[in-house]
Amino acid sequence: MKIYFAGSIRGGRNDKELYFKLIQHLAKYGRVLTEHVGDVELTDIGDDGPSDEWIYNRDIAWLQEADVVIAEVSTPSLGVGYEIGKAEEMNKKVLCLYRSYQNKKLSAMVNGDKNLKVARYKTLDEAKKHIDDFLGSKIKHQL
Ligand code: 6K6
Repeated sequence: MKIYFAGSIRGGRNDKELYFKLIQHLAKYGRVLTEHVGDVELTDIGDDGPSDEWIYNRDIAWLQEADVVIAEVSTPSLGVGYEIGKAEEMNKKVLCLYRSYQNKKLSAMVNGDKNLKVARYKTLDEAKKHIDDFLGSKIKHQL
């Protein structure tokens, strides 16, 4: 299974360790195409490609290639929101993981979209359980 993990880069890197741990867990199910999102050395400057156009084209190609999209949406990010919209347009199954804090509410454009699966969590173990349920049911569906 090819997995596209989306998480904030220029939107802020506060959750980078969490992304790293979620990607480690996702790797048990298949190939995570976007492992760099969990690279704890990377900052919110977000500059590892020759240009933004190159990064955009590579990420859209990966999104097309992916069987499933897992987006961590706790740190608001324009790029993650854009990827979720694109993935939906491509008819991909999308799981949005959301850890609410400081009374911040998730965007209505994600929370209100019934084509997306939004899962709330407080601990890393809860997030992993949501992933297991989501990917487990997807695997069963394919059999
Ligand atoms: C790599 C590591 C840090 O910065 C980079 C180079 N920039 C990007 N490389 C790959 N994907 C990117 C980059 N910038 C944004 N993205 C994509 O958008 C990722 O797939 C993320 O899920 C999402 C983050 O968007 P922003 O708006 O928070 O940057």
